[in-house]
Order: sequence, then C-alpha cells, then structure tokens
Amino acid sequence: MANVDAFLPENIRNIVLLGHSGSGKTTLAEAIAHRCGITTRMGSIEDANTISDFEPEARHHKHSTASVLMFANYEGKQINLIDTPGYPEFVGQALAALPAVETAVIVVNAQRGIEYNTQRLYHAAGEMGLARMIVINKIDLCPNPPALVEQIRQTLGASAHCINLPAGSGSDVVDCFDHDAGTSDFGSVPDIHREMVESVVEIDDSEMEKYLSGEDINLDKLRALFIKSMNVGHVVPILFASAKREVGVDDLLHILANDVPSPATARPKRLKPAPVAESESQWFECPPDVTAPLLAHVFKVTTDPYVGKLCMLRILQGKLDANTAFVAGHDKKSRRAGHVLKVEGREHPESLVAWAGDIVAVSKLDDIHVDQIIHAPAARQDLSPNIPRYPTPMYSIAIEPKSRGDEAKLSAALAKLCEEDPTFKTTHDAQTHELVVHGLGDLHLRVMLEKMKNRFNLDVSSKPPRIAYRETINSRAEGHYRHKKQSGGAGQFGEVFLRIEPMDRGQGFEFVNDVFGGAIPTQFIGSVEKGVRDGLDRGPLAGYPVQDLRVIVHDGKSHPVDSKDIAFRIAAKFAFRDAMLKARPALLEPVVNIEIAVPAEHLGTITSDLSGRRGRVTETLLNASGDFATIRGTVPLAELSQYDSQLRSVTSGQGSFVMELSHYDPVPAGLQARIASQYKPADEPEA
Ligand SMILES: Nc1nc2c(ncn2[C@@H]2O[C@H](COP(=O)(O)OP(=O)(O)OP(=O)(O)O)[C@@H](O)[C@H]2O)c(=O)[nH]1
Ligand SMILES: [Mg+2]
Repeated sequence: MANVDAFLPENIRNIVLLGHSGSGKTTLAEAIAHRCGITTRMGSIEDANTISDFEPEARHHKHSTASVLMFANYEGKQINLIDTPGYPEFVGQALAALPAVETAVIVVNAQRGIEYNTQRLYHAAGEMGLARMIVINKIDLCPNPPALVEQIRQTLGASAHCINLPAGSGSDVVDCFDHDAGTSDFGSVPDIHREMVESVVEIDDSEMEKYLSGEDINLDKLRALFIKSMNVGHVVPILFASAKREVGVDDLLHILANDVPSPATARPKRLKPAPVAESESQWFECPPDVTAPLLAHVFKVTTDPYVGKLCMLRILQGKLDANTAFVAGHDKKSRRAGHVLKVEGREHPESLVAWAGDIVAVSKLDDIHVDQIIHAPAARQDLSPNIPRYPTPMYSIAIEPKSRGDEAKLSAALAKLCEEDPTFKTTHDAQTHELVVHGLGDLHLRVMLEKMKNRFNLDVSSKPPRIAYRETINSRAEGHYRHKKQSGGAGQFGEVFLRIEPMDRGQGFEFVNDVFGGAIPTQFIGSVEKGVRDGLDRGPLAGYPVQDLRVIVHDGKSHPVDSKDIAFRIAAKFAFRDAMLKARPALLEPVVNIEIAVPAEHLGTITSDLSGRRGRVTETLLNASGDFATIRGTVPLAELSQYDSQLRSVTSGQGSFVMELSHYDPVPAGLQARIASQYKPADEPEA
C-alpha cells in the first residue's frame, strides 16, 4: 500500500465527535468517510460494518464502546476525526480525546433534543478551549426543528446561529448564511438570513454601526467575523444533517475544511511544567512549530491483536519519522518509532513523516504510557499534558479468573485495560482478599469483562456490585494503646496516645505529630503514622476506609531496647481504633446525581419510585415536543442495584438513566446497625 501523505499544520483539522448515545456520531463519521471517498459504500450500525464500531463489543451492543480514530482528505485538507462513545459510562474515552483536537462537533439527536451527555461534553469541550459546533442530526425524523434550536439556545446558554436549515421535511438542507432565497422547514430563508445577519453584527461594534446606518453588510466579512468568534468560543454554529441519508454532510465538511481552526490558527495547546505551576498563565504554550524538537502527547493507548500495543499521539511540535529519537516522560531511554502509522478504524496505513499538529500512532513500544509527553532529547523534559477531569468510578464488582492459574494473565490484562480507560480502576480488597474492578456503571464493567474474553481469552466470574461505604466520626476522642511482647526472644514495646477530631466532609485525612520531649523518639513517628493508616484502611464499624478526620499523636512511651518500628505501628493502629470507637463513628454511603430519560407518560411512576428509594427529585423537564421527560435528582447508590433492568421493564425498554458520584452522606441508623452487625474484624488487639 502507498504511504499516506503527510500534511503541514495549517492544512490539518483535528475534530472530535461528541454527543449522547444514539445521536448518530458513528453514522456521521461513516457518511464523512463515504463523501471523502474512503469507502465506496456507507456502512451502518444495523449491519455492524462501520469503520468506527469495529471491535466485537461495539458490534454486539450496537453502540460505540471506545473512541476510534479516522482520517479523510477534503478540499486539500486532512481531517483527523475521533468518533467517541456517547453512552455516559464510556465518557472517559470521550474526555480523553479532547486534548488531541482543536474542534468539537457536538451531535444532537433531533428527536431527543439536548440529552445529559451532550450538555456535559459541550461544557467539557469549552473548558478545554476547543472551538465548538453543533450538528442537529436525524432531521428526516425531526418533529419540530425551531423549538429544538430554541431549546439549544436556552440549555447551552450559547450564542448559537444556524448556518443551514432543514428543508423538504428533513430530506434536504438549504444554506442560510451565504444565501437569502428559498424556503425551509423553518419558513422563509430571506427572513431567517436577515435575523442571522442582525444577530451576527452584534458581535462587532463597527459592523453593528454600519448595519444600523443602513450600509450593506459584506457577507464575506461577516463570515470571517463569525468564524473568528467561533474559534474563540463566543458563537456556536448550528448545522442540520441526516447522516443516514448523507444530507448536510457536504456543508459540514466544507466548514471543517475551510473554517474551523487548524493547529496553526487555534489557541496553542498548553502543557504543565513541573513542579506544577500554580497559575495557568505559567503553563507552557506549544505552537505547532515544525522546526522545533519533537513534543507529542500520548493521549490514547490500545491493544491491537495484530500490531500489539498502539500509542496514539498528538504531535505538538516538531516532526516524527521512523528514525526520530525520543524519550518518554521523565526517563532517559532513547527510542525510535520504526514506523509512523495513521489510524483508520482498524487499519493502520503508514506515513513517512508526521508534522506538528497531526494525530498518528506508534506500535510495539510497550514502555510508553498514556498521558506521557514524548520528547526529543533537545526539547523541554519537564512537561505534562493538560487533561480533563474524569468522573470517579464508583460501581464495583469483585472478579476472579474461572481457571486456576490465570491470575497472572488476569493482572496483565487488567493493567492494559486500565491504561485504555481513565475511568476503569482495580484495587485489592484487604478485608476480603478479593480483586475488585471499578467503573462508571453496569454496562461499563460488562463491556470490560467482554474485552477480557474477546481480546485476552480470559473467562472471569464476578460477584454482585458492592457499595463503597466509608466510615467517619462525629466527635473528638482520645485513644491509647500499649503494645508489649516479652515472651521469648527479643521483646517489643511501644505506647501511643492520640486524639482524633472530625474534619469537613470531603477533607480526607490529616496526620499531626504533636509529641513533645521525645516521648516517642522521632525515628518512630513514621511507623506511628503507618499504624494510623493501617487503621484508616479498615474502620472499626464495618471494615470500610475511614475519612474526614484529623489524627493528632501527642504522647507515648518507648523502651531503650524493645522499642521497634513494628511495635509503634501496632500500638498506633490500636490506639486509633480505641479512639474511633469512642468518637461516635458513622457509616457514610455514596450518593449519586441521577438523570433519567423516559417517555412522558411514565413521569409519575418514576418520580414516586425514586422517593421509595430514598431519592430526591430536583428537576423534571419535558423535551420540545412534550413526549419525553427528563428527571434529575439524587439517590443513594445502594438503592440502585438492578435499576437498569427495572427501568427498562417499566418503560418497555424506552427509559435510560445516567449517574455520577455526587457526595457521601450518613447512612440511616437502622441500615448502619444492620451493616455493622454483619462485620467481623479479622484482627483484634491482644488482651
Ligand atoms: N433516521 C435516521 N437514523 C439515523 C441517522 N443517523 C443515525 N441514525 C440511526 O441512529 C442509530 C444510532 O446511530 P449511531 O451512529 O450508532 O449513534 P452514535 O451517536 O454513534 O451512538 P453511540 O455510539 O452509542 O454514542 C442507528 O440506528 C443509526 O442507523 C439519521 O440521520 N436518520
Ligand atoms: Mg457511535
């Protein structure tokens, strides 16, 4: 196969497709590939043959389950496109793509309006400084486009302007920016064109004055003004499309090729110097200078069955070719790429070189990791990437391999999967000795288990989700323990007096050494802190981690011969437990923000069911056409086990919900007593 052409920064456009699940991102990516001649026939979700959804899990669920890279050439530009999953449980994949691009195309489902993930990703893209545009897709099914545009303006608080309009009941689009003739599903194009001109001139005082004094407005100038405002995030263009019917796709491609920022015209990417600068103004700005030494961000890592580990890079400055020498992160080992790959779904054609601004991949470099900066030896070496905030994974299941002997294989597979997804974590439960995986929800973890099977041929069994309770205290208390062991051999002696006091929710833990006069010799204070941390790992009520308290060690005793690190560690652990039990300990439970979308006729049933689950409804909304309702509120996570299947059965499969950790709240007394009664501590202080 011939090598892929490399493009200079001014001719590159890096785009991410964002939006709620089912809005049509993958279908739009497919339509773009078709219009650009990548494919001769458009694939579809129904036939499970799209470029993006090539992994078995995506085909099986008929939803994207990972972000996927593509590229296409249009009107002399190279468009690097990242299709992301819209299901909120895979939001980590969508967020991780933001640092790699300049422009976010937010795809809205014309039938459903603005949904949870659409809104959240719209704001995340803004926070990362990306230019944003909105594509209202599925106009062939759209019942009420003007009401939807109004909803977008209200919900996103954006100065949003239509560039084109649906026409012929969603079978076509007409341009209303450069043209002022014809009719659309919104009404007369000249009227809408005039409204658009009136609101766009408001961006600029001198254009506004000209307009008010009756001067003709030059449309080219207006367009330039509009594009400039879009690139700094002040206005957001709206385009209409039917991805499935390839309507409006050329308009979108024209804007992508000609108007959205290139790496050379966008605000430069910024990197954080180490130690991390307090103020963002001290961050390192990195314009795509092709002559500077190489800097690139490893923004995504995946494992391909044929080429092994693939690291996706956003080249920030300089160039990368097969022989460019670089080091990764803070290490000193020099490597070479060997091959520079472009990525087209599952294909990896080779490019001889990649310039600053481009998105490419390198393979078989197992010791490069996600979110590292790779750099030529001559480039700055203290930089780390600016990445978005990820939600906390709080849905957990314990897993074990079905075949004995697969433990090592399992931990290797888990390490790979954790690197692919910033919201997937594993821990080892010290209390139950179980391996626990954490994710954003049931579907997220199910897909991760499917990946283990499909990619690593690993069968694992899992136990039902467990709630990540926490323990805390309600009052101050003193604790004391003397550890003394003198039977046979060398003796052990350590004695610790400490005080604990509550801190505000979310403050975590603070250790204070307030020992005077060497009552505990300085060399043992580290062991005392370790002992307290042992105690924190497993609270005395039900064995859950303890949080939101300060521990002040203020006195103790030592023995010239028998005092040892281990003796103070044990003494501190049990002194801490002694104090905890006197400090009115309480169990805390995770409470989630929930958003439920259901057909409007189920609104009453769902809200009353939520109050039965100790939930609180904060807002209910109807979509533009009044047939779909959104319910927002908070619910303890413990009340949501099996909620997915219950919601589906109540709404005949039409309801869906998303949740995200909000905060921790005290568990009601009765429930606390029940959980505590089932707990048997594994270690007790010696009498
Ligand atoms: N009628 C109609 N259906 C469409 C259109 N675009 C997409 N669809 C259908 O909508 C469904 C969802 O499309 P996808 O492309 O998978 O949506 P997505 O945004 O990628 O969804 P996730 O991957 O879950 O985030 C599929 O059944 C598509 O065939 C459109 O313009 N018109
Ligand atoms: Mg998709």
